[in-house]
Amino acid sequence: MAERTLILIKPDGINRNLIGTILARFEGEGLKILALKMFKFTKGGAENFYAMHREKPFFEELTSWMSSQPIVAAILESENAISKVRDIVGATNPAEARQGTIRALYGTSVGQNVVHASDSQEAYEKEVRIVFPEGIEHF
Ligand code: IDP
Ligand code: MG
Repeated sequence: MAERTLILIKPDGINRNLIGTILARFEGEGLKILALKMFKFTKGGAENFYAMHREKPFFEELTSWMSSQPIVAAILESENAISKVRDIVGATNPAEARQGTIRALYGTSVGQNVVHASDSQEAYEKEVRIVFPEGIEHF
């Protein structure tokens, strides 16, 4: 069954001119782009998005960085999109990410790992409400 997931191209991906490269990779791997937007998180929006990490030592740095400039969000669809996209993105630490994954190719550190991808159906549903508060009923 077709499934949806959400990705963000983080500030390091934007700054290094990787928007097109990253979207082309997902399209090339069979993901359909259903929605696309460039937007800037408020600090509170980034904190809500990453609320599961509120107690982590990197929370302040992460949410400040993610709300520091406009970023790109996309809703992607395919069979098993959530796990498929996580596979294409690679492990959180680019140094540990499988060869050929987006983070292995373009990531430079744990904090600068180029992309976010939903890790579960529950996470996707929460994230899409935060990033597309206008709703996606028209898709
Ligand atoms: P994920 O993005 O692979 O799902 P999570 O563990 O959910 O990884 O962490 C969310 C984001 O927080 C990561 O993508 C990374 O940018 C950042 N992060 C995670 N762990 C650390 C850390 O130890 N130091 C700095 N940033 C971190
Ligand atoms: Mg995560």
